[in-house]
Amino acid sequence: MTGRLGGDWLTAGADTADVTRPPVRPERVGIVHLGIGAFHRAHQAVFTEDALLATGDTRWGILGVTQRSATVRDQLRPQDGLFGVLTLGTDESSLRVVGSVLDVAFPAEEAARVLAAVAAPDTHVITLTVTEQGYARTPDGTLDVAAVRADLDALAKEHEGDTGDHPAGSAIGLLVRGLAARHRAGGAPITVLSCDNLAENGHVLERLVREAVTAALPGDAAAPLLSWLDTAVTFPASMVDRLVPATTDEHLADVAARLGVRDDGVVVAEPFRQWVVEDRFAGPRPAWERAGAVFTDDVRPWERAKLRLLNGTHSLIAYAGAVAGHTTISAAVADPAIAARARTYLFDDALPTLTAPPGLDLAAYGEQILGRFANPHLRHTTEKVATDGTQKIPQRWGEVLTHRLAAGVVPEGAAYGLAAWIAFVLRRVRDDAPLPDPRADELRAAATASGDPVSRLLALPGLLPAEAARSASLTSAVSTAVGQFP
Ligand code: CS2
Repeated sequence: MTGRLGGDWLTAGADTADVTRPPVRPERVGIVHLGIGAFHRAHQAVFTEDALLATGDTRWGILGVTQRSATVRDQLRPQDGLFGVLTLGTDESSLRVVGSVLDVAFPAEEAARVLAAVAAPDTHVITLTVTEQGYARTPDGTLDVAAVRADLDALAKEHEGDTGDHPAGSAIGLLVRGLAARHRAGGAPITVLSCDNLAENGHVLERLVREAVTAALPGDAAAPLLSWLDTAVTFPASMVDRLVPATTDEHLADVAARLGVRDDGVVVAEPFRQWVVEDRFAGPRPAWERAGAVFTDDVRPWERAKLRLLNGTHSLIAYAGAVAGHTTISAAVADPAIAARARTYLFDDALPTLTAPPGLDLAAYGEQILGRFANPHLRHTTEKVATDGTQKIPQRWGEVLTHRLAAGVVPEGAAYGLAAWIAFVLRRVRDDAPLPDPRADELRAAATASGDPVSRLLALPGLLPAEAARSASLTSAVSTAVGQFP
């Protein structure tokens, strides 16, 4: 295969039955997005392009920021920001080239460029998909100051007028430095929109930003920035949803055959996509509602339903599936033993803890979720969903446990999910295999100390709500279920 996707390819051809291409691209950057992984490209980048196609408003190009490595920058920059979204439904597939990303920056090497983009008058929205782990929180939920120290030190220097290009070490630190740069540049209002799977993601982010400012600058110096955050910056919450597995060599080859050129940035996704956004913007924004996003005053019922029903069930299937030797979520959910437990968790444990968002039938939503997981073409791996358990479990299962235990019920499905996670951890430790979790050292210690590893893992600080960690009936249900794993 010769040639690579890029501007030349775009102008040289037209849509075919197999591939659609963007008829128009944004003219300038209006959004800085932190965490340009596959999810963002298959989700917000598509909504943003659809809004452009519906309105003709070319102000909303995206500058993507990649955090941990330069890979996405090196994939997309030579392609003029273009990438394919390969949509794989149960019965159909399609390929679309998306043009809403104008460039990608890697702030370990070009932090100053990102700060300038956040400060620029044309930029009105900063969005984030940095994963649960990217929020740099301690187990008690406060900012992990040590994890963002380098950025806080850089912020203090920038505050004193230092214009050196200090590399960024963390997403939260970079965000705070960007906001401070905007404040210094005149302080035009801006919206910071979290698109991560955290309950009340907007409020959590706002609190962390304020903690970072206070930790970086001495009392008096922090005050003007904090009061600007109060008056000129909003942090709406949002719920995002699309299943986006990792791109494989097979996908790359399929897409190259369809495009006639190589596309190193292609992402794969299911047909479904959803975005519910709290309508609390400090300034202008893209007309994402014209692309199917829903704007509401209260995202919480949507967030809770998605975290507890979709993500909670996803985690259960991933751990149980990985332990049973299933590589993909679709294979795991086709296993009758796992499917039965997933249904117990979803319908008996999680669903009764929810108030339905307006117009949503929770039972139908639950069935739709199981149908989406069953899509055999996605090949979403159990390994991928099983990563970072200590960061995900509190968001997904914590409130379900609290509600059901308060109602006097031991949630058998959630207990099975916890048992599957513990079985997964114990096996990885026993086999000396990779344990993909930022708290892997603590997990290994809990798994190998003498005594009962189940209670020790359940008692890990910050994992479960206190009443669940203390519940003898829950611990006993989890221990019994752990014993039933092969
Ligand atoms: C998944 C999510 O990896 C995971 O933990 O549960 O990434 C899930 O695929 C998305 O939230 C779907 O919107």
